[in-house]
Amino acid sequence: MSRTALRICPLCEATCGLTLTIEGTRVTGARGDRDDVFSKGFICPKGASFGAVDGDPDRLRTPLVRRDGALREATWEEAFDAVAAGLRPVVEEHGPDAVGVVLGNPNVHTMAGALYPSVLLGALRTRSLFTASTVDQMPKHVSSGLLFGDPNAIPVPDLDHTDHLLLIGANPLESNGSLCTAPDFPGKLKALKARGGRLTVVDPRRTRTAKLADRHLAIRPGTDALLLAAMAHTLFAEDLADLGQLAPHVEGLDELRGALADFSPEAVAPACDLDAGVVRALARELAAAPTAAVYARIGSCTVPHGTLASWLVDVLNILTGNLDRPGGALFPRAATDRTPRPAGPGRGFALGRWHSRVGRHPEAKGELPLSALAEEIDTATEEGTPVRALIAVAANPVLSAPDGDRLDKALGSLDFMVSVDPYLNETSRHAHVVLPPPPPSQSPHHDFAFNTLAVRNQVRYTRPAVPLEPGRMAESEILARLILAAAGMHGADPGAVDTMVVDQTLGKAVQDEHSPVHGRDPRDLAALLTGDTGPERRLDLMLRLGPYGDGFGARPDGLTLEKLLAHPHGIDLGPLRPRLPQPLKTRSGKVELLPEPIAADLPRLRRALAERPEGLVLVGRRHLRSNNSWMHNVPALTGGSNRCTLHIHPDDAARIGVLDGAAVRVKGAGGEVVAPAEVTDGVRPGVVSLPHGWGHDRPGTRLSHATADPGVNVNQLLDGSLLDPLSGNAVLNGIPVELVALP
Ligand SMILES: Nc1nc2c(c(=O)[nH]1)N[C@H]1C(S)=C(S)[C@@H](COP(=O)(O)OP(=O)(O)OC[C@H]3O[C@@H](n4cnc5c(=O)[nH]c(N)nc54)[C@H](O)[C@@H]3O)O[C@H]1N2
Ligand SMILES: Nc1nc2c(c(=O)[nH]1)N[C@H]1C(S)=C(S)[C@@H](COP(=O)(O)OP(=O)(O)OC[C@H]3O[C@@H](n4cnc5c(=O)[nH]c(N)nc54)[C@H](O)[C@@H]3O)O[C@H]1N2
Ligand code: SF4
Ligand SMILES: [Mo]
Repeated sequence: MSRTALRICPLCEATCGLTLTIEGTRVTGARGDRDDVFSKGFICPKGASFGAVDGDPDRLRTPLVRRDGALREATWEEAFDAVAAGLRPVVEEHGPDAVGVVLGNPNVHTMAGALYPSVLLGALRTRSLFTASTVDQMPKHVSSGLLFGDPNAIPVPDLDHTDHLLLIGANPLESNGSLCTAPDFPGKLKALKARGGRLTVVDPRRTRTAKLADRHLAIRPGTDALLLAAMAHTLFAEDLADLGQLAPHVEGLDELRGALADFSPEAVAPACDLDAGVVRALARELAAAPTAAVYARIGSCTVPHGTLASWLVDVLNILTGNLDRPGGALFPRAATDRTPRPAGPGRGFALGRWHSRVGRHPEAKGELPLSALAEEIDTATEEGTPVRALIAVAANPVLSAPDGDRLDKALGSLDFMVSVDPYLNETSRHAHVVLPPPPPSQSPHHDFAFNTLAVRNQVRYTRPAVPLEPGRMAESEILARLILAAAGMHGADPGAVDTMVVDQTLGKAVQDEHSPVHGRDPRDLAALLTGDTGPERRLDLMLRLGPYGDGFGARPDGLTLEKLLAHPHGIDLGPLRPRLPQPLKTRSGKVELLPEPIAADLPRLRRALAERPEGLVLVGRRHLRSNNSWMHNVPALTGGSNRCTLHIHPDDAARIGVLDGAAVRVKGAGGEVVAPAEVTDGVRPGVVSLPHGWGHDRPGTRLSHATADPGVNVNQLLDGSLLDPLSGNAVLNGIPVELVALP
């Protein structure tokens, strides 16, 4: 007998609602949920393979504990005993910073990953925090922090209503979108064109997204900040800047005009390898469109001027009056956002409150660069201690961060390491304890992070589609027990972690004069929470205190978990609406157009005007049926065009003597790899491309399918020294490489 169950897809940022077919406890099918209020039935090949991803026989079923050098199956009790015994001595002997924490991408795709890591960090009080953000979107956080006073206030393009989209360094036809949660991104781009809108794509590769565009500009990698600066320059020079309704909320316009004076279209054109007339036309079109949005992603972030490019994206949205207006770029309002506060000056955003021990990299958002993790482990300094123990949750930095070989060695030298990971892979193979979370079908789901980035306000929650298999532990309980073990409270009731968070949150809320529960008794409020589990009660708490919440009775029609459970396909909360000045938390209470750290970084961009790399540079790419490093083990999602090949333009191939299908040695600052060439004019001359997340050929893993066609680790070409200085983000695109054709 088969049955169906609803489940929000956790496999990318689009958050589609799926209808799963389940036989016994096995997911045997997945289709798009047509009644989902947000995704309306959309599904991609990854979502359709949910059952295969979920049921991968290589997923670990029990914890592993290292004994006599080898990882062996163990009970949960033995595993947490080992965690407590491994972590506490390091904290006690060397202090909290000797324990590193690495948080990987899937933490934004699980409820546990949203609810527990901050508690873990609070308990440990370590400054040795490294996450996937610094190989991804940290530049956007930093620019938002500086412009708006809140690193998480990220404007999202109003895809459903805009008349004009300038899309930079993103390929949503493969990635399904990022920092812009939009199920059926491809359909939304087609709808934009169908309603007479215009799409421009800036990408060194002619991607599937670029093929859809009215105009594709194959820019020289790493130079988007120059292009965007010249567009802003043009808006000033031609008197096209018009802030409209935004004007009273913005300061620094004149200073910005002066700061961009040198970046004329003629000045940037040679570096960008674009025509100055085209640059000017882009600016004019942006200003002339009834509504428009500039949207940029990975290709604009993982580059030397990532923060400046991210800043200039919003500068252009502001100068054309498109920030915070329908059809432009707006701030979503999620159901679990904090209780809205009245507008006014805030505390602002500080960078570099501390620095990494070895490379002296400034922290950003409380994080140190993932690129610096290896040196923080393997390098001694006069002051401070190296990282000697590591907690990795949903992270595979051996493949996702620069110089995997060095990190691989460094991880092998740790006194203690614990991985919360469903796979024994390139990173978790170094752990002393591996704690495997259950597969997605056995886990509840709510998108805490992506709802704050969604193109439409909505809220959805799905309970586990399948009960926890005997011997499994929910990821929330795994993380709660990990927190207790790290905090020296090993063995205490894991439910105490949720109770503590609830009590602290309510304690603060009742003292906050803007909260709907101001002045009430927190114990009464706690007793009103519903939900079967700690995470459900915490979701109920956040919903009720949030902007649409019932305020524990203050607004009886408002949201609660109960109400959400009564709407299994979700609740639509309407299109994005203007919100300024409420989201601003800058000291001035305004959008600060030219923050000091940005102004101080502009001379570096000015120097880039004269830079012209002589040789080839490398960029990345994503494939629709893949996801970073962890989906190459699913046969249904591999093969065909999803291969680790080096894309190279026919002119470059002819010059170097590279034949289609032949092996090429690619050399970079951090090492070299050998990959088969794929000669294609889909990539511009002077640029080659390799995908990331491959290189599954290390011993001691349990990835039977992935190891059969391992590919190579593109990040081995990096030595970890190339960073965007303001954000600490790794430079992963536009890196210089040399090629040697192999016989
Ligand atoms: N060269 C290059 N490098 C890149 C990029 C690039 O474009 N080019 N992209 C970068 C980006 S954007 C990112 S986000 C990073 C990603 O970097 P990581 O987050 O380190 O990499 P992932 O491959 O996503 O690895 C996720 C890990 O989580 C595990 N996992 C999967 N599901 C779950 C779960 O439900 N719970 C837990 N606890 N674990 C789970 C997987 O087994 C895997 O070990 O890579 C970056 N690296
Ligand atoms: N199928 C699939 N989907 C995914 C993922 C995945 O691995 N596979 N990963 C998920 C994650 S973690 C993230 S962060 C998102 C990322 O989502 P996207 O940002 O859409 O990711 P990409 O598809 O890598 O697109 C980046 C594009 O930037 C281009 N590019 C490279 N360098 C430059 C440059 O200097 N300038 C410009 N203008 N363009 C440049 C590349 O050619 C590439 O086409 O995708 C998410 N979704
Ligand atoms: S687009 Fe993303 S969320 Fe939607 S089905 Fe595909 S992988 Fe899942
Ligand atoms: Mo990412």
